[in-house]
Parts: sequence; C-alpha cells; structure tokens
Amino acid sequence: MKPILYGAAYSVYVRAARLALIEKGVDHDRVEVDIFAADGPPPDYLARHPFGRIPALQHGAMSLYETSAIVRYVDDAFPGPALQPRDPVHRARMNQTISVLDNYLYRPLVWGVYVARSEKGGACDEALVAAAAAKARHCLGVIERDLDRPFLAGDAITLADLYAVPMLAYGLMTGEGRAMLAECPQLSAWWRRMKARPSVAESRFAGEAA
Ligand SMILES: N[C@@H](CCC(=O)N[C@@H](CS)C(=O)NCC(=O)O)C(=O)O
Repeated sequence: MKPILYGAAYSVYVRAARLALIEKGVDHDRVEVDIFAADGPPPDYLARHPFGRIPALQHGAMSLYETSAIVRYVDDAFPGPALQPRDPVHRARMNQTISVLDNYLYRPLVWGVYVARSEKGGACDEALVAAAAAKARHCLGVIERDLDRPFLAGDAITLADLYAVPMLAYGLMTGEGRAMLAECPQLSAWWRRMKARPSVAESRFAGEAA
C-alpha cells in the first residue's frame, strides 16, 4: 500500500517528510493541502491533523500527523537506508539537532527573515528582521561549532539533515541567510553536499537556486 503525504510543496515540514520518503526510496503519493489558502484548508483536513498543520500521512489504515512522528515512522516501517543512527551518541546528537532546528531556527529564519522579506517585497520592519536574523545566526553558529563530520549527526545522512535542508533553503533566498552561511565554512560544505543529492533537487522549493 502506497503511503500518501498530505501537504503543500512550499512547506518546510512537508519537504522534510518528502525527503525522508525519497531518501528511503518509498513510492508515495502527495495530496496538495494549502494550509494558507484564503478560504482555509479543506474542511475535512482537520480530521487528519487536529491542530491544522501540515504534513499528515496516511499509510493503509494508519493516519499520522507531526513531522517528527512521520519521518521516524517512514524510517522504521520501510526498507532502505537507515535515517537514524543506531549508535546512542549519534542518535542523541540527531535528536538534539532536530530540536534545535525546530525550536530555535525555524521561526526566526523562515518566518522572521524569509517570510518577512518576501511578503512585503522587502518593505518590512527592519528592526524585527534584524532581531530574527541575529537569533538564526546564533543558531547556525552553534550548529557550525558542533559540525565535525560530513553530516549533522555523524558520517551518514540522518533525519537531522532532512530537517535542516528546507529551513536553510528558505534562509538562503535572503541576503541575511546567505551572509550567515558564508560565516560557517563547515555548514557551507555540508550545504553543497546536500544540494548534490537527488532528493534535495527533486523537492526543491519554487524560487530556490539549483
Ligand atoms: N509541529 C508541526 C509543525 C508543522 C508546521 O508548522 N507546518 C506549517 C507549514 S511548514 C503549518 O502547517 N503552518 C500552518 C499554520 O501555522 O497555521 C510538525 O512538526 O509537523
């Protein structure tokens, strides 16, 4: 039975789930759910996600929401390369990095910088953007400091990398994001490594550089 991923192609979290499916080689369908549509998401979508966010996943009789649960389910339920390290230290590092990305990078970089700049054609509150950029820069600096392997949690790609790609992709569509990354040589090399992956090309956002 093919899993079905519900969500919009522009979404950071939908892309993380898509990356997990693609990296695992899982044949799947995607149903477009525009959570920000003027008249709201389809009324029946709340039955899939009681908090009205994307993504959600259907696999046979099983319905799931929250990216953290979806990507771990995809990794556990399907054959293909493991996306979670077995080694407890690397696994803990992966989980810590995901938590950092979720809690300290997503809001400032994606909403505070990218969305703020793109929604009003640049005519946004510069003080607010600068404050958000400072938070995002701090976060990238912490990740850079800890990055001593090819991937964020060791020598192989993990869910942490798949969470980070969509956030960075939006960040890099802004001058602030490009300047931040330029200050982080390890993270810049990681980004080039990730951009070379077919999964990252296949899930590219509209407007994202190839
Ligand atoms: N905790 C959720 C967050 C998902 C999320 O925030 N998705 C965004 C799109 S990237 C969304 O649905 N936003 C709708 C809203 O904020 O109302 C998860 O990990 O799946």
